Amino acid sequence: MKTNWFSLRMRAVRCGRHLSGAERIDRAAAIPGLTAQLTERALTHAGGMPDQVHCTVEPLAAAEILHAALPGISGWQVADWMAGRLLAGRLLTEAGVSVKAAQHGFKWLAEGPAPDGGPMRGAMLIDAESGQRLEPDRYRGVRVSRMDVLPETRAIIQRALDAGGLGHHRVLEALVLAGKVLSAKGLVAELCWSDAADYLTGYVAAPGFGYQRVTPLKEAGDQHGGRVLFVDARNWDRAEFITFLEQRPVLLHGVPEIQPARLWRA
Ligand code: WAQ
Ligand code: MG
Repeated sequence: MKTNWFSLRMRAVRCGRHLSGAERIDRAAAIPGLTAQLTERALTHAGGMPDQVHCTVEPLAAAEILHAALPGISGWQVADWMAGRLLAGRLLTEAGVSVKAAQHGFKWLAEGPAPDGGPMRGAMLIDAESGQRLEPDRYRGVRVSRMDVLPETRAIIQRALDAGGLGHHRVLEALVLAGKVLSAKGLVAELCWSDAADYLTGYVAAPGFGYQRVTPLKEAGDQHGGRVLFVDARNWDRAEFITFLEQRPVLLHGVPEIQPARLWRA
């Protein structure tokens, strides 16, 4: 039987600014219910009533969907955000990022990565060797999109995360994004922390060691955050890399292994 897959993407805008967004990949029968669910989420967002909610539904050809495994989760508790950045820097170099490139990543994330010091909608691309910025649009960055967990595994994955104390919706969303990013050709490592002032956990993800959470990776009250994708720019096709991250539908499967968080001292 031919399965009809769809990409559903919701984004809500308030006063001309991005308020919330979410996306799913699922079969036809699930799309109306999910559209209602994501619309509800936009209408009840803590940031206020949106001026507009956009839901986009697009059919996908089953053959274009890439299947990849969700990365395993491990975590580190550190004394403060400075120790967190030191540890994240070590993880990045372990993954193959040069010290210089890692430092550039931290600096741009801490200062606000867009040219005006504001947040970006998407991710920076940084050459893992030279530390140069490589994304074509430094305001927008690269938006990773069209990814989800295999729908029939969502509930069991969420239960596993809940049991591990990782039930916050940001964890699964970031894990899914990292899962897609790690399957991109030329990706060396990802570094991320939120721009939300009260969400202090960030992560480093790499193909060799999965998704490693670091708490804290920023200071409480700090509104700067973002994502860096470190790439091996030798024999790398930038357009292909960006098209993959923005366009290619990816379904992540498997229930991730969750290692309990360990203490790390500098
Ligand atoms: N593609 C590329 N970059 C994105 C995307 C996307 N789809 N969504 C967000 N970003 C960038 C953008 O610059 C945001 O400002 C920044 O990432 C942070 O986004 O294990 O919540 O949604 O506890 O605030 C990580 C830790 C949480 C989760 C990350 O990011 C955990 C988070 P946020
Ligand atoms: Mg945010």
